[in-house]
Amino acid sequence: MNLTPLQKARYEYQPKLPGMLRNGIAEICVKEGSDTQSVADQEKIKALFPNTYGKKEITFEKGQNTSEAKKQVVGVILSGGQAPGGHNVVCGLYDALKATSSDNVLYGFKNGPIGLLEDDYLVFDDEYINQFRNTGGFDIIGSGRTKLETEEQFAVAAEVCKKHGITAIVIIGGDDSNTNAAVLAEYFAAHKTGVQVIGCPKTIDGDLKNDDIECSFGFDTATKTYSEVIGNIERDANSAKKYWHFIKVMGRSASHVALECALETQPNICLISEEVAEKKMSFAQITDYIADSVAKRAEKGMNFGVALIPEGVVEFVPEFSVLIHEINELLAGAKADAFNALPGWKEKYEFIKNGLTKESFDVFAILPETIQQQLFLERDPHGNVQVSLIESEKLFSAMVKANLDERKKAGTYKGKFNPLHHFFGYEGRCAFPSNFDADYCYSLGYNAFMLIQYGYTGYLSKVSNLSKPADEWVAGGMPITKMMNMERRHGEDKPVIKKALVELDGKPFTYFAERRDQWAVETCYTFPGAIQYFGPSEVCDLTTRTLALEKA
Ligand code: FBP
Repeated sequence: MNLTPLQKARYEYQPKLPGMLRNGIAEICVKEGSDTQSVADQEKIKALFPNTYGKKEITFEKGQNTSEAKKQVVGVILSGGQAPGGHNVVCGLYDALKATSSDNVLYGFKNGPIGLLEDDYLVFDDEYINQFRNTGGFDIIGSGRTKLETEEQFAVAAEVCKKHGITAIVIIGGDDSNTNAAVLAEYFAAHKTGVQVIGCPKTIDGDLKNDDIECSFGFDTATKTYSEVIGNIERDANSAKKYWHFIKVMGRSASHVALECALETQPNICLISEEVAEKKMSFAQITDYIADSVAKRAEKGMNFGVALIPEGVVEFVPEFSVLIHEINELLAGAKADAFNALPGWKEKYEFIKNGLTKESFDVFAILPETIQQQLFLERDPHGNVQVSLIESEKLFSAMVKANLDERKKAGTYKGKFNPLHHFFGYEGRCAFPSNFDADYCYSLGYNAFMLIQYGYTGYLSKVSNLSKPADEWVAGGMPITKMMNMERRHGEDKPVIKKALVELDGKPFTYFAERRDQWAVETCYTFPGAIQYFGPSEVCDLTTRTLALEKA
């Protein structure tokens, strides 16, 4: 492999562990806290998890290691979208496992949960794992989105574990994957397989967090990567003074990524999906809001600006979600074949017009043709429109342009509007992890092994006090069932980890909301620059504005 100087230098980086894990394996003891209960629906969750519900929260401390000496054979799985730092979770897990006993073995199941079901794996050794220390990506074993959720799959997983003598499985994933980790842990416990299951909180979206889990890993690096480029675009906009940049950022249905990037870069506009939903904002209202900023800035001679659009925002616009629902119905089952058999867009357009209600067709008709067609192109495995594939940055800029044309006709706007479009998502998911993510992830993996060693199952590896320096971080574990409630999924009530959306009364949103009117009209851009890996701690180890504000 050809190594860049940075890659070589990052191999040498020694991730920081929480203080209580720094004295060597022999000096890590466990302190049990109180019994837990789920965040809601306690009786239902308890009934569904009779073997793993209500366990105690735990923290690790410096002290005599009292765990049972036993050979550990652990399997690790990366699940879902990439997030910077995943490799370090595996490295931390491996290092703790080998430091405990050189006889311990770490299996990596390839390409996500499917690797466990298909018994497709590699066995880690020093030479292999050392190539991945402090690097981005999930290519160490690959990732995938197969869900582990049926009894049949669990039975196969139990067989595979038995075959290799596996004592524990570590699942590195988001809210859905960790929900499945809890269900798998319960299955293994109920069937007395002796296999433990530990989860680790991953997702750049930042929507796996709660009172216990302060943030998911990857959010820090991904938002810093996007913020660097957004800041660069702001500076370009402020230099050339001729473009409005519409930038969509990843984050699925939550707007944590957009909000964090806005706090880092102070753009003119940042939409927050949760606010759109709460205020039931229509397309017309959102468009007017953006066009007002464009017009006010134009009055001051500033025909440029930057608008951040969270990936999932269109889903939250009431009339758009009705339209999506009707399109899903319109193309359900065999009707999709009839639609696809139509010769051209003209015929398809007629079919759509006849199939939608007048209200939804009116919404559809005002969309740019490319967006109209996107709504009928890609379907997810359930046959639904994939809202994340809609180019909402183009949709909003087209609607703002139409709005400004009207204002021009009415003589209320005389500026120029030249939009450019960007989508930042995949660029941030495999970046070299920031020092924060490198340290946090290594700690999560190391800690996950300590949970295994002390016999816990159905727990999420928990490292907290994250806004403080790493030596003050607190390592421990949290029963996954504590984070669960019942939700309706695919027509059934299911136990799931509650997804964390942006809280409109939370400190990060409040800080933003208090300043955004000024940002909309003036030029208040800030330029975070590239992630720094080497240098003073106040430059290299700072975490997100979101976490800093939440913990202030
Ligand atoms: P996870 O929730 O699995 O961490 O993935 C997050 C994410 O990056 C979203 O922000 C984005 O919508 C999605 O994955 C893209 O998925 P894919 O990689 O399948 O295109």
